[in-house]
Amino acid sequence: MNNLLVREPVLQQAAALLRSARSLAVLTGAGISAESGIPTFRGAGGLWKNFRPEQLATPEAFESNPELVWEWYDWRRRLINEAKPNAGHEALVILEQHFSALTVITQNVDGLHRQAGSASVLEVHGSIWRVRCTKCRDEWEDRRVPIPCPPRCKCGGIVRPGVVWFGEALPMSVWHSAECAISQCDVMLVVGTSAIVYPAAGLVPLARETNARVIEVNTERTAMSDSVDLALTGPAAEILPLLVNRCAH
Ligand code: BV8
Ligand code: ZN
Repeated sequence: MNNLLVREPVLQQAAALLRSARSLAVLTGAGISAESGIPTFRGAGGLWKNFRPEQLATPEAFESNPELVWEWYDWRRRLINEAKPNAGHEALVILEQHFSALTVITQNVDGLHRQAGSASVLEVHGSIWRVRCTKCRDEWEDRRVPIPCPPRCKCGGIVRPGVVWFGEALPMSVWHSAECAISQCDVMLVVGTSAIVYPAAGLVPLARETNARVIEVNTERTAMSDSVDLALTGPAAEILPLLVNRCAH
């Protein structure tokens, strides 16, 4: 018997929902990368512990202190560079075999879903490995660890992280694909997100409006827990493999 808070019957119910679905959409947040050693944003020991989001993840913060913002991103890039996908990421790759359509919509910028082998990943908040020049708008992948703080473009402009900050629009085409995946799915898995940040968190009510069943996997209850069909409490790296094993038979 697994030592999770989740009782076997709830796992079986969730697996039955998954087995009955043709199309699955998965929304993930920082919690799915926690067991890869990447701190979450708002939990104990979270990334934001020493700063408030408004201090660092905004265009205004970057404008006023690009060095500080880059020091924070450089620190995260070093962590992510050492991180490996965990059993939770890998379970989603295996789950792909059971569905004609499985889209992973992630708020994470760490790239671990792609690294694990997920075929269809929508990074709605961008990627920590992409950068964009604030002057000529050129953008490219820059995997230097450490990276100069701030890096400069060949045109002399200051380069920023290729992520979506608070107050910035999400990449239109990626966001549109995420909304399409949600409106077409029969089941939505919500894994490791506090469901506080919008518009990403709005994908859960959107799934319900389009009659999808929603399963949440989280170590705690969240703002969405009362509105999902099944809430599985425990770490994603333990629960997702258990779910996948019960999907196979
Ligand atoms: C925008 C990228 C408008 C950078 C991030 C309503 C509608 C639209 C916008 C808003 C709205 N209300 C408020 C807003 C404004 C704002 C917002 O949502 N604010 C919040 C704080 C209220 N939203 C925006 O500004 C968005 N932009 O709306 O623009 C616009 C439109 C047109 C034109 C111009 C402008 C942009 C939001 C994106 C911000 N960027 N990140 C970076 O990463 O550095 S947000 C940041 O939070 C990360 O992306 C992160 O993924 C995201 C969400 O956090 P979580 O992933 O959920 O992480 P968290 O730590 O909170 O939770 C972890 C969870 O895991 C917990 O529940 C924990 O219990 C669980 N857990 C822990 N361990 C485990 C686990 N679960 C399972 N297993 C474990 N082992
Ligand atoms: Zn440039």
